[in-house]
Amino acid sequence: MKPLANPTYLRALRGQSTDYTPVWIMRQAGRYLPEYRATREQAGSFLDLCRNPELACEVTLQPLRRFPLDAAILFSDILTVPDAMGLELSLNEGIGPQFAHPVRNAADVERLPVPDPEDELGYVMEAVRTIVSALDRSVPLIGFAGSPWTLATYMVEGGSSKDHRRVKAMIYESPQVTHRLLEITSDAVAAYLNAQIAAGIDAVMIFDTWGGTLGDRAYREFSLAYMARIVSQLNLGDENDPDGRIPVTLFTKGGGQWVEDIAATGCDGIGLDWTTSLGDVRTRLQDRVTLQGNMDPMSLYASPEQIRAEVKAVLDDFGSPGRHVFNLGHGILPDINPDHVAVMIDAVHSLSRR
Ligand code: 1CP
Repeated sequence: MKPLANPTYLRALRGQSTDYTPVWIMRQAGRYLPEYRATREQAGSFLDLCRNPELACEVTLQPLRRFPLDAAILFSDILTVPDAMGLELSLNEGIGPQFAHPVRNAADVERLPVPDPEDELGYVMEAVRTIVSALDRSVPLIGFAGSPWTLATYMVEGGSSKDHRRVKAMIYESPQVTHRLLEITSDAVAAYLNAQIAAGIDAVMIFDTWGGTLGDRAYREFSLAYMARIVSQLNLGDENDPDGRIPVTLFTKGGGQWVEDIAATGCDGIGLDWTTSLGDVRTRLQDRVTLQGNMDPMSLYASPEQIRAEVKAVLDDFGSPGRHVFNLGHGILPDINPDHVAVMIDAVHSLSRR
């Protein structure tokens, strides 16, 4: 395979030197871009867009045409996996994602299959292959999945939820049933990510958006343990492969207190939200892993001058050049002005240039 024209993101994740701090944005393909909204309309709906490899490729590339981003991320959603497990996903404007068949008890859990990703999720693999070919080794492609715990919150609640009451009741009332649900979901996620790797992604990201809502012991037992299990099941290759080992980044929103344990999973990168200091975590982990983050997504509402100052503050908090991938601390909001994104990316590149 030909080498990447811009390997900065992968080099940072592997702990190699870089000319500047690489940057990408969680949810970089999405509603804040008018061209995304137009393509979604053309597709019919969000789910039609996910299931159309050509249009999924188009929206993956849209932010890269506007901004000099250092990575692309597959356009899809974490909820395609439970959909393929038979829960039947729909997405309604204003309400958010919903499942027709939520998982509420032991019988529901025992019925769950581990889908064959090339079959039931073949449209995602086709999108990966289409994007890989369109990128033509310009920047790396990040593939992703939800953590088993985060997927379980949607699977048990039947959609988004403020307090995750049903799924949290389940961990205390029926821990064995919850573990079985998380085991099956982990196997589904591992198979799904391995299929994305076979289809050509360059890096893996696992989104644990709701791990931070768990108590300390519950986080380790119901979220982190299953992410660790997935990391150990991935076909990442090794350092001696001509293209290098595929790096894995774990992002637990609200997970700053667990970084030592997250690093112990063998991941290469840890995503942090804006409530944690990058400098503090760097001191705790001593550059054993790469840190991704962590500008407050809301700071993009500010003026260009304030955005530059905020970028500088994040870079300064991290400190001397090292294992850092710049990002927001969570996904970009739908009403952010794309010009402000351009200011942020330019500031990261120019202020961090060695
Ligand atoms: O109306 C629309 O166009 C749908 C909005 C939308 C988009 C653009 C959804 C529905 N999903 C996505 C794409 C998406 N989702 C990507 C694409 C790649 C990118 O550009 O980053 C990714 C990586 C995700 C991941 C995702 N989906 C997460 C984890 C990351 C995070 O932001 O916390 C979660 C929790 C979801 C669930 C989901 N899908 C969509 C919505 C609105 C939600 C969140 C619902 C909730 O708040 O509970």
